[in-house]
Amino acid sequence: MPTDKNKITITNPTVFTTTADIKQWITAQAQALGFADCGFLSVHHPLFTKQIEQLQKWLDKGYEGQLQFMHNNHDLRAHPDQLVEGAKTIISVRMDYLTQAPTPRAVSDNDHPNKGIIARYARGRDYHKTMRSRLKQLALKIETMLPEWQHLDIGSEKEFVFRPFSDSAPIFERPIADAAGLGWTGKHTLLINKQAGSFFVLGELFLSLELPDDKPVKEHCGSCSACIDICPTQAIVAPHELNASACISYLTIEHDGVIDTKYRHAIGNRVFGCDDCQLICPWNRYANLTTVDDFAPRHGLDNSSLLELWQWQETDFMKNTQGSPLRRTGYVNFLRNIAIGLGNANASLEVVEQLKSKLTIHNDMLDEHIEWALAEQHNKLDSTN
Ligand code: B12
Ligand code: SF4
Ligand code: SF4
Repeated sequence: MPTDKNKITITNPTVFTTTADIKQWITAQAQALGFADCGFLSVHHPLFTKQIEQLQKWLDKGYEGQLQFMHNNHDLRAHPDQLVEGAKTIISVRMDYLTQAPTPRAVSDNDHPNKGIIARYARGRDYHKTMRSRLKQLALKIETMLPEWQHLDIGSEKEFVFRPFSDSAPIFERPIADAAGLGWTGKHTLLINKQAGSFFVLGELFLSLELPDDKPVKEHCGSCSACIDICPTQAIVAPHELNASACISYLTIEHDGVIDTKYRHAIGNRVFGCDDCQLICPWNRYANLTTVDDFAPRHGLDNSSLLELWQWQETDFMKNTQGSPLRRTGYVNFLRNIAIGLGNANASLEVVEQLKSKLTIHNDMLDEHIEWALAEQHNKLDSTN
C-alpha cells in the first residue's frame, strides 16, 4: 500500500480510564509550567470550619498586629466554594524559589552584618503574578482536554469555571496544601516537603471539575525545635504557633511606622522579610533550586550592602521595585529597616555620616530610627577607642 509521507498522524498516547489518570496528567502539565508539585482537595473539605476556630483563637491572642485583613471574610474562608461559584476542586500548587543553595542548617546571613538581607522569595519578580499567570495557563490546558474526559463523570460536560489565586484572597493556603499532601506543617508554621524543604510559595487553582482528594503526608519534625530556638525575636511561641506581630517578616514588610526598640537588635541586617527559621531547618538541605527565571535576583538584591540600599532615592526605589514584592513596604519603611540594619552594622564613621545625611528629610518616624542607629554606632565607636 502506498504511504503518504506528508501525512502526520496525531495520536494521544494517554488513555484516561480513571480520575487518577486525569490527576496524573494535570500534575505533569503543572510541572511543565514550573510548579514543583500539585495536590487536589474538595472545596467542601472539613478543614475549613476547623481552621476558622484556630484562626479565631490566634486573633484572640492578638498575634495579627496590624494585619487587619485577617479579621475579614471569615465566611469566605470557611466556605471557599462561595469564592468561585461552581468550583468543586482546589488544585494546590507549590513553586520552588531558591536561586542558590544556602549553607545547610546555618543562618549565614548573620556572617555579613554590613549586607542588607532581602528574604529569598523577594529578590526577583513578584511571585503572585507569576503564579497566577501560570495557574491560568494550567486551566487553559485542562480546558482543551474536557471532551476527552466526559466518560468519567467529573462534570467536564458542564460549563468550565476556574480561578487562580496566590496569596490574593481569604484562603487558608498552607492548611489546604497540607491536607492535599504537598507536605506537612513545620513547627515554624510553614509547609515542608520531605524531598524539597520549605523554600517554595503556594497557589491554588479553583475549578469546576470534581476530582478526588489527595491524602496528607506524615509529619517529620519529630523532637527537633531548631526553628523555635533560632528565631531572633522568639516569635514562634510554641510549636505551630506564630506571634506574627513579633516576626521579623511582619515587622519589616507589613508593619507601618515605628518598630518597637525591643526588636531592633534582633532584626540585625534583615531589610525585608526573614528566612532564619527556614535556613536552620534540617529539611532544607533537600531544598531544590527553582526552574522559574522570574525569581532571579534583580538589582543585586542577593548581595547588596546596607549602605548601597540606603543610597536609593525614592525614584530609585520606585524604579527598582517595579513588579517586585519590595514595593509593598513603601520607601520610608524601607529606609526605616535599613536604618535599623545600619545601627546593628559594624562601627564606622562612614555609616554615621550616611545616617546623618537622611535626618530631617522624610518624617519623624524615620528620624527616630536614624537617631537610634546613630546612638548604636556611637556606643560601638566609643567602646573601640
Ligand atoms: C499572614 C501571613 C504571614 C504573616 C503571619 C504568618 C503566619 N504563620 O501566620 C507574616 C507576615 C508574619 C508572614 C511571614 C512569612 N510568610 Co506568610 N503568609 C501569610 C498569609 C497571607 C496568611 C497565613 C495565615 O493565615 N496566618 C494565620 C495563622 C492563624 O495561620 P497559621 O500559621 O496557618 O496557623 C494555624 C496553625 O498554627 C494551626 N495550628 C494550631 N495548632 C496546630 C497544630 C498542628 C499539628 C498543626 C499542623 C497546625 C496547628 O492553626 C492555626 C490557625 O489556622 C499566607 C497566605 C495565605 N493566604 O494563606 C502567607 C504564607 C503563609 N507566607 C508565606 C511565606 C513564604 C512567608 C515567609 C517565609 C516570608 C519571609 N521569608 O519573610 C514568612 C515566614 C514566617 C513564618 N515562620 O511563618 C508562604 C508560605 C509557604 C510555605 N512554604 O508554607 C504563604 C503560604 C504565602 C504563599 N502563597 O506562598 N506571613
Ligand atoms: S521568619 Fe524570622 S522572625 Fe519570623 S518566625 Fe521565622 S525566624 Fe522568627
Ligand atoms: S527546624 Fe525542626 S521543628 Fe522546625 S520546621 Fe524544621 S524540622 Fe520542624
